[in-house]
Amino acid sequence: MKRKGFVALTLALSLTLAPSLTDAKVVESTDTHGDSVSIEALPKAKNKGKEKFDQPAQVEQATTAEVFDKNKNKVGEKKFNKNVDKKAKKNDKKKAQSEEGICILFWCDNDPGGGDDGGGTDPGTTRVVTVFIAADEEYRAAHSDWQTLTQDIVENADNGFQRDHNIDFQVKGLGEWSSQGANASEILQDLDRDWNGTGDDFLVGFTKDSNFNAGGIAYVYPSSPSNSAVSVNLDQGATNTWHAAQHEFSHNYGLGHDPQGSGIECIMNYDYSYSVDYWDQDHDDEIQAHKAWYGN
Ligand SMILES: [Ca+2]
Ligand SMILES: [Ca+2]
Ligand SMILES: [Ca+2]
Ligand SMILES: [Zn+2]
Repeated sequence: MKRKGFVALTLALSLTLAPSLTDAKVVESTDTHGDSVSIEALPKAKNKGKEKFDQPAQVEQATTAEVFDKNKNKVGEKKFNKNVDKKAKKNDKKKAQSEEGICILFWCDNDPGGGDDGGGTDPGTTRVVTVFIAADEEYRAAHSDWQTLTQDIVENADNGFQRDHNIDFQVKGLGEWSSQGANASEILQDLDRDWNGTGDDFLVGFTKDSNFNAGGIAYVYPSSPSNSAVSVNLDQGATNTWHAAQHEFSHNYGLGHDPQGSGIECIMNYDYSYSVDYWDQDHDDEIQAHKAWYGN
């Protein structure tokens, strides 16, 4: 099936199957830099999920993020230490996966029956992408540890990208954002206006604004955007929020949705967005095809 037709079908189904989410409709728009984009909103999670992380996130490479106040003055730096031995991690995965199926080198197929589990793609060469985090006033008021918490969320969201696509997200900036808007779309556009232009590959917002009527929202780009790719995630606790962040980063890579009710297990299917951390084969292929949009 051609991707274009597939996406159109997906959107139509999303509309009919998710009538309760007023923001589920696709809004064709132009971002503040003139790129034509569509906006996709993810429903809120049905289950509460874990509020806090049990253990530190896997940080693939040590980074130092610059910290900015809401006037964009640099007020400090925050260091994040590497805590993953890549070799050990891959061995762990190999060990874990080998109990369920076949694993060759760094890619695995734990469903030898031919199912679409997203494990059959060669992750290819390493790509490092940079992330600027902006936390809004409501989020910061709720989380005095917002700098660590949001970085942990991004570092959990990138584990699937690292494992299946060899893409490492590294947090390079943290900013205080004052979110405005009557709904999730407007709040996304507000972040784009306020904080885009740092030169990072991704600009991700974290919000607890009561007007944000989605679990997450992102621009879906048809090609590499001229500025940072933008998304915003609602504070839904540690676990749900990192799932939403992985879903929204995937939209930034141009991915659409899988039809709800199709049984296709993919983080881009609303039925699985908060429970899996992998993509179906078509979406894996699409990420590989668009991998060069971001980073080095
Ligand atoms: Ca990580
Ligand atoms: Ca990372
Ligand atoms: Ca606000
Ligand atoms: Zn979505």
